[in-house]
Amino acid sequence: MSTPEPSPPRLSLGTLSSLGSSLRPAIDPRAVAVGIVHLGLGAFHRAHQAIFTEDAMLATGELSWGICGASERSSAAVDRLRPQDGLYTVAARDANDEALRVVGALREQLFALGNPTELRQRLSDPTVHVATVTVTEKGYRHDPASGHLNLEDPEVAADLAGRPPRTVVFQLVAGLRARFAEGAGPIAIVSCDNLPGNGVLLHRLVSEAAEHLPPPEATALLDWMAANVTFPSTLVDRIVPATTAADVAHISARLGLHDAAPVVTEPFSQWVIEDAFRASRPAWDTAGALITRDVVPYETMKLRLLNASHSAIAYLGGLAGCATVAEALDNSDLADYAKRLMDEDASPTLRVPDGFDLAAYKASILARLANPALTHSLAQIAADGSQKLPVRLLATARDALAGGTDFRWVALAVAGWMRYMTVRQADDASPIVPDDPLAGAVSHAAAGADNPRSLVARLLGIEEIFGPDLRESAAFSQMLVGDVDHLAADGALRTIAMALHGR
Ligand code: CS2
Repeated sequence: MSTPEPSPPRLSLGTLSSLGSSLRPAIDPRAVAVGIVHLGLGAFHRAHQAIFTEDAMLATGELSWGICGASERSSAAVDRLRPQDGLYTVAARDANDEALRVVGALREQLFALGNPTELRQRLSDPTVHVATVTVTEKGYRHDPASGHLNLEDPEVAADLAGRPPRTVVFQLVAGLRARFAEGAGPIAIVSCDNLPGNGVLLHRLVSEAAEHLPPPEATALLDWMAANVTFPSTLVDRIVPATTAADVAHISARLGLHDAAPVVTEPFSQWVIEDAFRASRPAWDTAGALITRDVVPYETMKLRLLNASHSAIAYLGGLAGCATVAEALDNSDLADYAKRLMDEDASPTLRVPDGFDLAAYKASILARLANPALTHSLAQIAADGSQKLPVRLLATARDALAGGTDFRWVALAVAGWMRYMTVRQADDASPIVPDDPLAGAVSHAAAGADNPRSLVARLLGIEEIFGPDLRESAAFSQMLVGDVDHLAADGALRTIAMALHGR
């Protein structure tokens, strides 16, 4: 009988010393105190803000910026990270290299839904000066078209009724109330999600939630917030696909320690942060972040170029049967399509900061998307399109319609989304199963549409996504009808080829 291979010991503070010095955290995790609360303990945060924060601690020697990370949707990340003392590996990969580093900045982990009191206490701790947020677009529970808190959302309604908060906006309100009551001083709440003016949006939603408190308390809290709480907007950029079991096995083998929570990413990383802090903050600029007065142009460029291409490729590539971004971009028509979407439709709508090299930026985006070392699933990007479309694609369409510029490629992406969301209604053998908070509303709207024209009209009628205006544009609707028709009749690749080459 063969004896099973002994599994490698678990990554933890106790086993760190077995790693070579180039792999170990740049700072001594034991010496780090918590100064940041993070909401949304997903892979993206761990590959992005946690690294900037650790590097800033290293550059300045100020070890008071450790992170208390709260997971929001499930306790899975906490369950994996706690046994390893919050340590995890970041693997930055491209075609030539895979660089590993173990990160030590994440000093505490808690499951927000299971521990609302601990979360509130951490948010009202005088040693905490920053709360960062990555909860994805739908975590804001707002109406994407109007930008207001969605009071019809049952989770929002339940939080309003006064249970221990389960939505991020109300968790923040609870933390701010406690902070105000305890005189714990100013704090910055830093949204790091892919939403334009993310700080302005989060400020509005938190204020709207606070307004529902009994009147004297609401007024006092809002006055205190005006003097003590800022909501800087930020642009965040790093491609971080979901970690796979193969990644866990590969990285653990390279470390010689079992890491149940590694993160795989690309070498590139960017953070542009609005200079709006009343509280102290880590010197993120020493770690390569750009602190600037106006983040909006950077956010808009990234959303309308990188994220728009991502979503367009997710729907059109997904319909064509591709599984990953790199696989889709290996098809020269899909790659050309993404380039033309950026050049012809998105670029004319952008305000480009002085001295910024837009052509180089777009070229770098295409190269990053094609990174063959990443297994970035199109289904992951396609998820939650109802929340992503308005900021990535429809904003460009609106500006193009108003300014008389082109929207041919944007329309094809939106038609791709329409087909993607409804293909199973037309063909129950299709492997595409949409994952979207508005999937029910979309299928309901699509049911009974018996031709492309009525399908497009019904879907454009969903105001949470398309607002009241886009259905009024005959030119936009007509283009969508033609594209939806072609996609159904000829498939995505033929439709794209015909659009690109006229054959
Ligand atoms: C992607 C983003 O999943 C998605 O929708 O478009 O997560 C994208 O990878 C990041 O924004 C890159 O910074």
